[in-house]
Amino acid sequence: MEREVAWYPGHMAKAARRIREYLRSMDVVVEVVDARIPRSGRNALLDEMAGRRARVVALDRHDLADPATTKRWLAYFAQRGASALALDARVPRNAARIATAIEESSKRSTGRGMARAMIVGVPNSGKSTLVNSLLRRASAKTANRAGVTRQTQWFRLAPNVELMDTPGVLPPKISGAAAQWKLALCGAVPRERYDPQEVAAAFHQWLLARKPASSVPDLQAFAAQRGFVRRGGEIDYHNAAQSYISAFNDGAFGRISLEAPDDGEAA
Ligand SMILES: Nc1nc2c(ncn2[C@@H]2O[C@H](COP(=O)(O)OP(=O)(O)O)[C@@H](O)[C@H]2O)c(=O)[nH]1
Ligand SMILES: [Mg+2]
Repeated sequence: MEREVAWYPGHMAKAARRIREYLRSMDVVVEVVDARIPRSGRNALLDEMAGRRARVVALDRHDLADPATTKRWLAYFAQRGASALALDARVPRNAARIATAIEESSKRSTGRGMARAMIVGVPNSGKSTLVNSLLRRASAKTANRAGVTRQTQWFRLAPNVELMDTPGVLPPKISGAAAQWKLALCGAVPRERYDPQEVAAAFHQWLLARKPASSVPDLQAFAAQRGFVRRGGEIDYHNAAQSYISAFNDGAFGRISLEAPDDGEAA
């Protein structure tokens, strides 16, 4: 995990170019950020690309993150002028809060009632889940619009709010070993690009350094508990590690935030 790995070779520039183009027709940018990694799970390019557009930060996976840390992140983003909220993106009723945030932040920034919004985030941050939750309550589908791409559809979320159905994927900016294992653990890195055993080990080491009394098992204990044993008694660490990562993402180890606004860890 020491090396810098180009997880998205060549894609970064292309993704950024497309998003930049879409953003021209947007009033509001809704950024979906995994509440467990609000530093690593973003790409600072978006701040520059969004320019002065109104920003809504949706800290999703609130159900998996430490609530007190999420509260501090909400204050952090609010301080930077975004309208921030924490949610479980799978719950459709939460989408109403996003629709309201889009409408209000657009009104504040443009003075106009009409808002067009787009969802952006790193891979696996929960963009599609949020779009689906939002569209479930969309009342009317608007016509295809020329300008961006022919496939683009707009949905009306509220009388004055339109959402583009296709979210923008912006690769995370991976700037260090800690960001690598955190992104991998949270699912933002394709499976074939990391070693699950290294990720599980890095996480547990990190956790013990902060909470020596933590009852979260290390990989070995987990493998034994869950019966990851091959014929002959040898432990199947590879499959155990994958299951370990799934357990983390199912909340089996409790609500754990991997980053705090002032933890001083490099992303
Ligand atoms: N626990 C939890 N899971 C979520 C949440 N939002 C999304 N997911 C799950 O995360 C996975 C990736 O979400 P998806 O919307 O496909 O991410 P995308 O790549 O950004 O479009 C899916 O299995 C979702 O069910 C959330 O708020 N809480
Ligand atoms: Mg998606």
